[in-house]
Amino acid sequence: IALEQSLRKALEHGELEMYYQPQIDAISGRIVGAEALMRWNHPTRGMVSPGEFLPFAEENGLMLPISDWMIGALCRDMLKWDSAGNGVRLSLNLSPQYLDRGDFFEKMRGALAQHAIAPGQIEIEITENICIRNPQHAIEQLNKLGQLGVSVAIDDFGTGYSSLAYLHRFPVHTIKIDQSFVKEIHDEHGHYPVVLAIISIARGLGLNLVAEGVETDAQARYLRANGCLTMQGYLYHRPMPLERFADVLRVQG
Ligand code: G
Ligand code: G
Ligand code: MN
Ligand code: NA
Repeated sequence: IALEQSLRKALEHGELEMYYQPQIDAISGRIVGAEALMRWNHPTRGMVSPGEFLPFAEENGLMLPISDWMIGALCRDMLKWDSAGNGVRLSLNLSPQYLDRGDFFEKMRGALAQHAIAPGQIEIEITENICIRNPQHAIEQLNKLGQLGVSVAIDDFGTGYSSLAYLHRFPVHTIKIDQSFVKEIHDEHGHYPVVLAIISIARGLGLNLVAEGVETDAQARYLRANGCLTMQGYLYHRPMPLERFADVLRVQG
């Protein structure tokens, strides 16, 4: 209850912030996108990870106002780095609760229009589990987003409960290899069949592929050698505040 009070206050007092983690093209070494990750800059506890406060927000009706805030914050941030002349695509995590909401699509479209953000610059990340709750509604919402030009990524791919069927039912553009699979790669000359299977699914279906949690050269080399060319992880960059991210983009030119 105390945490709920302070999370409400955090929202009102501007203690929530967006961090950005670059995604790198393995061939050119250039930043081609970024994942937006929320942080709570807590007055006494320091930076609190969303893993600690979002489950709580879900249970206490705070997910919707937090998500509304996030979408507005992202649009404003994008205008700042766009002026650096970059067309990097931003991916954002959306909770199933937010997607279930009746006016979700209108909210997204409204925010993009208000800030003149091209929908093609946005990718939303959803987990496979989204199918469990209200698949029909989710499919409708995602199809409308797709028609608008927003792309959809399946986050934590391979760890969820649903089958491959949703890849046909949703307008999916990207799959993200979950970091648990990337972590198993210890030897660049080794054999990691789950990773290979995911790469092969992406290739077969013509989907973009992003590897998450890439921490070592061996992981990067193995992924690249097997055809996964977009990398996200501490090997390249940690999630960083907007100003740093804008600097990194400016340096890249
Ligand atoms: O950055 P970190 O590893 O602490 O993020 C933990 C989890 O929180 C990740 O699984 C990520 O998908 C989720 N997350 C981060 N930012 C957001 C956000 O803005 N909205 C939602 N719904 N989830 C987020
Ligand atoms: O669930 P989701 O994939 O959205 O969460 C991404 C999370 O992974 C973020 O919290 C981010 O901080 C974290 N992350 C990103 N890169 C790395 C990495 O290289 N190693 C580890 N351990 N975590 C990472
Ligand atoms: Mn994610
Ligand atoms: Na993930």
